[in-house]
Amino acid sequence: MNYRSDIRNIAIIAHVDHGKTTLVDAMLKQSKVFRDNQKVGELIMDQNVLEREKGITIMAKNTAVIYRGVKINIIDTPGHADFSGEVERVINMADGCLLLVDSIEGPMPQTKFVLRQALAKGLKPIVVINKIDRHDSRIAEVLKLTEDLFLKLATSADQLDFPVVYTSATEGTAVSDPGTEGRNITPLFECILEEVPPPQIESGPFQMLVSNLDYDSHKGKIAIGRIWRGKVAARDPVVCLNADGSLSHYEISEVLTYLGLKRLEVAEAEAGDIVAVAGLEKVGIGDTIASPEQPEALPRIEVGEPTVEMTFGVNTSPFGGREGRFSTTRQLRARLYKELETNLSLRVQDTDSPDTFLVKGRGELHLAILIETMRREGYEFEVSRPEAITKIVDGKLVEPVEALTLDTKEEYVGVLTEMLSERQAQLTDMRNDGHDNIRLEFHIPTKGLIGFRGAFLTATRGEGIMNTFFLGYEAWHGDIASARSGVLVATEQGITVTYGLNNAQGRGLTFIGPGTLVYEGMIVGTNPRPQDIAINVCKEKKKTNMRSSTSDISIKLTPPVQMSLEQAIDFINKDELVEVTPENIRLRKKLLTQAQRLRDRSSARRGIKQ
Ligand SMILES: Nc1nc2c(ncn2[C@@H]2O[C@H](COP(=O)(O)OP(=O)(O)OP(=O)(O)O)[C@@H](O)[C@H]2O)c(=O)[nH]1
Ligand SMILES: [Mg+2]
Repeated sequence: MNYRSDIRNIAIIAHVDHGKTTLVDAMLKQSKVFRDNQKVGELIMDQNVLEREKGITIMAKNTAVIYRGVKINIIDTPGHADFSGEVERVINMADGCLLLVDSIEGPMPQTKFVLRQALAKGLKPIVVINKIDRHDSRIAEVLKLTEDLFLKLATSADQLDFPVVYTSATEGTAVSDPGTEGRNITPLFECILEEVPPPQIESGPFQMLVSNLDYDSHKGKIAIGRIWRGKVAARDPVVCLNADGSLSHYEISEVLTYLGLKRLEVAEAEAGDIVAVAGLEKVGIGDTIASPEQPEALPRIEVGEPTVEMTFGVNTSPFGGREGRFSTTRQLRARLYKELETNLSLRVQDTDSPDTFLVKGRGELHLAILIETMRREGYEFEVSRPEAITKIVDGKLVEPVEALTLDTKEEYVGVLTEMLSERQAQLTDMRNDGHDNIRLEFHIPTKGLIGFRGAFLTATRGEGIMNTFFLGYEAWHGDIASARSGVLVATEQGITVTYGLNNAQGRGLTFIGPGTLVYEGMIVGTNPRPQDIAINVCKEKKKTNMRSSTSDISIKLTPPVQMSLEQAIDFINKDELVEVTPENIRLRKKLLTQAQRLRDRSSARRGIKQ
């Protein structure tokens, strides 16, 4: 076996927000991959619009820097548990990983998940304790907790012997001794060169595993992955070994390698490197591209199962087709199935209804990002409430369960444990830092988490942080009664007026202001009672001989509660839908008229299925 001493391949893994992308910034900036006057800002790798808006990484991405003549291929990964599939997708490309741990938070559920993945794949870990510039950092304690985590997860003794680097990603500094002052990121680069094994290479005919896809208007589809064997050059004939076992023949049109944010065309690339190749029209993630001389498939990439499902349907509201560029069944279906090419942990299924598709993902956020992306592309559709995916195993009904971690203040413990026990959660751990900050850990069925995020943020006045982590399947814990109160439902189509909305505000909170187009069956607010209330928000004050408009002006409405897409999905019940268009997010009853809803309720009571 040979090695390539001129390359290192590393993945950066951690819990959400521990500073992975910021650390990549520091490495890129010090490597001078930008022009001196180039304004690159922060979180350089988070280029997707939603990544920038939300400040989180959604997709794993490649970059590379050159340090002392060695190319370090870097893979930045997302830390949010809903995007775990991305970590699983790319981790195969690396020989080592930087496991970042926030020096205040310490190891979190996702730290454990990603470390387990990395150790199982045999990656050499480097522990990076980050954010050491923070005055509240507790470096020694966090290191101890990290060591404990390794003790739990290591599969061999040598995995326990990991190097540690201490960094401030924002300041671009790294040190090997936390007592010393950092000057630059060099100690991290040195540690990578020293500790991460150079890629082993096999000589022989070309073979690469596709870990990502990209599109270019000129080059077409681009397959990204690591070369495991041999070399590749433009105009080489290759075969693609597809998921169904079939072979397709192509000619490589271009070979590119990474440097900074760019991909550079190269004459040829060799085993050990991470490359992008163009010229394969039909290639999928997980496929092997190989020389026709020895077309052998590498093991396909395995990603975890989805845990949450919801339906995506053609918009059936009275405003359907008005606001989106793409609104037909055919367009919706094509878009959803296309998503499967790159979104590996997503599943899409046709249903009995030709206008509705069942979409399964790793969590509510995973699905919400897809919905938001599609809405911005011009799609309009309706989605149902997310549900945990149950299965039958050995003749028994099982459901997904998760570990829930809440970081909050002591004063909220009572209300949170009460809310969660209704959702079938069990408290498994409670730790207090002595300063009124508390961490609670629960074991909870996934179904109990649906709709919880909003309730949690309201209960803690936005002061809490919540994290979830998929544990596995357990026997069905039984039904949970809906904890949500009733809603205010519009009784007719029209434009809302102050008078009508004021009446509605007498019964609860409203979601819309005056001058908004509504339809019968649209949800316009909430009320504190369990039942829904039908209300005419378009109702004008009765005209009398007196001038009525002045009395209308004197009405002061409370500003409406504006829900984000994620909040809307979290909020709705089983008999409701969210209507998503490029312009609006509306909530509605599935059955739009009150008569239909009453009939449905009475037949449900009689046990008749319609
Ligand atoms: N004080 C301080 N803040 C940091 C440091 N590193 C990162 N941050 C901040 O932590 C936040 C999260 O940083 P990111 O780099 O987006 O974290 P991430 O791990 O890439 O997050 P995801 O990709 O969403 O999992 C940002 O506000 C950063 O500015 C650090 O060394 N010190
Ligand atoms: Mg990131």
